[in-house]
Amino acid sequence: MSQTLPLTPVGTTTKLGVCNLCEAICGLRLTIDDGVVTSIKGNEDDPLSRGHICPKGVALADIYTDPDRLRRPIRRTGTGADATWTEIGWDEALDLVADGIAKAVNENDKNALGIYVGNPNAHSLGSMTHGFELIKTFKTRNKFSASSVDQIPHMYVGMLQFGHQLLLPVPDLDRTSYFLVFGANPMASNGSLMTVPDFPNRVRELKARGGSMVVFDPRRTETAKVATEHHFIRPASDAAVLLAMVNTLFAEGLTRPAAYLDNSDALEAAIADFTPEHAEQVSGVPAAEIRRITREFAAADGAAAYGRMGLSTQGFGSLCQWAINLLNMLTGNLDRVGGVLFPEPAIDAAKNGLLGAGHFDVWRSRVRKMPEFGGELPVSCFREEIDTPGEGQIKAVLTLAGNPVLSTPDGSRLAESFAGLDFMASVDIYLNETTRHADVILPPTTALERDHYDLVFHMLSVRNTARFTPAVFDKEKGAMHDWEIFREIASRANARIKAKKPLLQRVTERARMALSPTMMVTLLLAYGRKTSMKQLRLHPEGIDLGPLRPTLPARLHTKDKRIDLAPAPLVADLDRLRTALPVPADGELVLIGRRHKSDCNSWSHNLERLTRGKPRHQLLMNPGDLAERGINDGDLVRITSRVGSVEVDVAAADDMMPGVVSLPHGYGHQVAGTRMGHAASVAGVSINDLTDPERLDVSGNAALSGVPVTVEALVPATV
Ligand SMILES: Nc1nc2c(c(=O)[nH]1)N[C@H]1C(S)=C(S)[C@@H](COP(=O)(O)OP(=O)(O)OC[C@H]3O[C@@H](n4cnc5c(=O)[nH]c(N)nc54)[C@H](O)[C@@H]3O)O[C@H]1N2
Ligand SMILES: Nc1nc2c(c(=O)[nH]1)N[C@H]1C(S)=C(S)[C@@H](COP(=O)(O)OP(=O)(O)OC[C@H]3O[C@@H](n4cnc5c(=O)[nH]c(N)nc54)[C@H](O)[C@@H]3O)O[C@H]1N2
Ligand code: SF4
Ligand SMILES: [Mo]
Repeated sequence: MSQTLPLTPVGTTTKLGVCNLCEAICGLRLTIDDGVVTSIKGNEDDPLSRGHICPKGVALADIYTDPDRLRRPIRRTGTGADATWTEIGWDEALDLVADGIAKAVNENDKNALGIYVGNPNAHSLGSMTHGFELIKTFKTRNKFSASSVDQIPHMYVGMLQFGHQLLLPVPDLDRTSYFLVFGANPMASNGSLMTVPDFPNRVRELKARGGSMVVFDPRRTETAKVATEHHFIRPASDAAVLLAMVNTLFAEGLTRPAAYLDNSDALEAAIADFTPEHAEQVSGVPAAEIRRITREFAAADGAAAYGRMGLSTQGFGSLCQWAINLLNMLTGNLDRVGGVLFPEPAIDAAKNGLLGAGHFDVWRSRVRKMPEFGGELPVSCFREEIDTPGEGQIKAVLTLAGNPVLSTPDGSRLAESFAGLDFMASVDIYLNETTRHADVILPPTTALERDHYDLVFHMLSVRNTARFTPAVFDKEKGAMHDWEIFREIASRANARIKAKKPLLQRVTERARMALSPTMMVTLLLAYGRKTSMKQLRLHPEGIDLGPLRPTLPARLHTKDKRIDLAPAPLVADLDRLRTALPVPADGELVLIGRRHKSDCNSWSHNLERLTRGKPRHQLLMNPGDLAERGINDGDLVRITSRVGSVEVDVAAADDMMPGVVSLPHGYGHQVAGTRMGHAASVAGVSINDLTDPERLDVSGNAALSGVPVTVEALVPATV
């Protein structure tokens, strides 16, 4: 494998780096021989990650050297199978993008531009500082992101209860004695909305000090297997179980609410009918177990309830996050050592105003009238906004580091809509299922070539630390950083857009993008006064700012510095839970997703190191459910939902709850000519050809989990 470096350094050097592939933000130590990375290890001196690394971190340099990764802008001529791609210069590419955007806006209005923002933006400093400015400059209402197939319920409930969408309590994992986990698999995901590098060892330590980890999941996951207890739970029924736990706290006099909590009586009355017996019927979790676990949780010396993707991406995502907060709050575990606390990052985007408190339903989508959250519309509405004619229709699309064709509900049909656009551009490093519909792809530098300070995940970390990592490699000659691309698109498109903004606004916008991300971090650190760029440069391994500390009620962003236990929009949503949560019928199947420790959403499948080994694309199904349908392990099956049908091999799995089947997320590649198009271990189908854009939480987040499906054998059974 060869690397094109500006000037290949000779000899062996060691450099510190950072992994940006998941929320654990591990510190790395790279050995570089004659300009080639020959080893990547976890950095033992990093005060947060403590030497941890996973298979993906080891493969970080493979992204840098991947010959299929785009290094120059490419332009498409022809469509579909006849498409051909040609490398073009940056100047031409940026002009094409600016022309395409300006044409759509000038001929229609600002909402004619649709923007989709994908997950890797949260992992790039340049995206955080300049990407959001780029998006803001166009003022389109048609903004979508991966957040509405992910964590909007957490943010919505954070806004309603704590007054800010980014005030999200984090488990004090290193000191808790009872970790209650719903719908998360940190052994594979390395933690989410809980930055917790080295989760396996931290759990070992928890158990060694006599603590418990209790997991509720419809699959006996890698996390369930290291837990002290695992309970199967019917998908999408968690809100009933969690509210039954809250109900039990009231019924048994176990509540210990802090002085700044309001509306306890109203809450008690509102959830009175969510009993453990009701929960047992809909979830399959015995009422006696619900009561026992609640008592143990309330009695523990520091307990933390935590729920992640399995909770936020279901039909009752917001009710689930609310109930998780209630469990923590009513047992006195919010803001308690060993409970859940708010991290105090050196750059606090909630405090310094970098990100607003959030808003909901200030406007609605044009076609389905879905409420915005924080200025974004649910991505489940993306397609209809492209396809439905009329004022405000999307004519041009810009995607920034996203693959919505594989990552959002009914993705293949979204691809058809992309194909019909007047113009599309993608800032992305791969030609894939989404970007192949673009007219132009602009590829930025990747992790090893850019400076990094994590503006997002220090805010969600189990310990307060700060770290600035200078780029490991200089960028290649003729390459552009993402923030430079964003700045150029903004400037060139604004120059072409006829509706001119007031002068002051233009100057402010330009000034905001003038500084480099590193300069901005320097200023933000100075503003936060917890550390400085100078300190961080002296300590590239990171600086320890100590364990999480109680900060309430001062830290709240609510006007009266108090927390409403029963926010009206959540209480109102209880009726939907009463009526729309079915008692499961015999023979019914519902679909959930899964993540593998060597996958990174949809975009790591081009890397040989991460795709070797046993196939992992199969539908997992309980042996009893297979037998009932005369299906054998390994058969090809057809899975059908309201939205579509896919064909894939099935694997028998005792780890699946009866009545629940699982497909991995991020599979189903369709781009010929790259490894990801044909590697056997990662072939398979896209789960999002089955998920349904009509299934939504009250926050607008997609309900990806618990999709009703049927499964039938395509190869006749041989027994
Ligand atoms: N059914 C189902 N659907 C899901 C999920 C699920 O569990 N089940 N999970 C959801 C979740 S949590 C998420 S976060 C989303 C992810 O949804 P997306 O963000 O839409 O998808 P990714 O697969 O992360 O795609 C990232 C894209 O960014 C590109 N990329 C990678 N690094 C860089 C970079 O440094 N710069 C630029 N410009 N581009 C880069 C990749 O080539 C790829 O095209 O998927 C969601 N969809
Ligand atoms: N290896 C790896 N790590 C990753 C990623 C990756 O793609 N691969 N992606 C990153 C991203 S973008 C994110 S957001 C995080 C996600 O981090 P996690 O949320 O920890 O990861 P998931 O694997 O999505 O875990 C969701 C769990 O919920 C369960 N589940 C599904 N439906 C339900 C339900 O209705 N109720 C309950 N109780 N459980 C349910 C699933 O079986 C699964 O075990 O991971 C990040 N880390
Ligand atoms: S745990 Fe996450 S951050 Fe750490 S090495 Fe693995 S992918 Fe990278
Ligand atoms: Mo995510």
